[in-house]
Amino acid sequence: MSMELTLDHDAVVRLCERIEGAQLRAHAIPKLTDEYPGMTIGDGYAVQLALRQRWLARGVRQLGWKAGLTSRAKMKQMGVDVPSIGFLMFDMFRSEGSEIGTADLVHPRVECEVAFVTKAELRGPGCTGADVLEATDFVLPAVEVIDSRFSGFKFDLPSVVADNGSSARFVAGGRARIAAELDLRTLGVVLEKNGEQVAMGASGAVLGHPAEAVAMLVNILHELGETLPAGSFVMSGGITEAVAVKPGDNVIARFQELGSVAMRFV
Ligand code: 0L1
Ligand code: MG
Repeated sequence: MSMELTLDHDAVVRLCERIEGAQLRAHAIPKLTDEYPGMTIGDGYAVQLALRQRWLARGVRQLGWKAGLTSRAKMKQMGVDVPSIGFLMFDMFRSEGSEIGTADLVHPRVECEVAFVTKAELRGPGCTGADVLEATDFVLPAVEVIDSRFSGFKFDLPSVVADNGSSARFVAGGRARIAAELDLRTLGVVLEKNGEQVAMGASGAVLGHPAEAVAMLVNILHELGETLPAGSFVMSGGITEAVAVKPGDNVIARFQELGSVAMRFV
């Protein structure tokens, strides 16, 4: 993955403000590469870092990270071929069973993910799925609400990385379990919307094993000069395709062994 930087500081700040404006005012913008066709994935992460620093400066705590585009289904849906990472802040979290407002979102979609909570620091390079499992305190079921800020979902990897991997909200719940007690390659998940099954899959859709996605995330963090601290909450990537939601939709994600996570969009 090219972490080469081509944008100068002023361009990074300008693009960060454009993304932040789109996120806060819930309006769609053209992909960033329309203006900067030479923009690299490294540039995307520079914009993402500037965005995270603004969030922290507003006094919001970071809870952890998300891996994105980690399944073939998602890569195909989005026309990209490399996974990405993004940050998760406390104000993006919604508790299980809550109502999630859509007025401040552009075109939200939901996807089911296995979340990991770590008990030891993880660092790359060379972090493996086994390292992740050793450092995992517990896993739990989660739903990510993604909301690309780009018009018509037309984007490329540098743009989506700058937009924090389209992350908007996340809901965790169900039953926390010790990872070693489960087979995380074969865990079944069914996503229901208004009582109908709209997507299903098995956790192995995420790079063969969701812990591999967390290892990948740690190795990307290393390329960005960071580590994954103990106590991090990490979403390992969508198991199924993302499903669009609108006000009035009731969503429930049922995970084998891990229980279910429900929410209502208003
Ligand atoms: O969580 C993810 O897999 C990131 C998705 C980014 C692209 C999208 O908006 O669907
Ligand atoms: Mg996701």
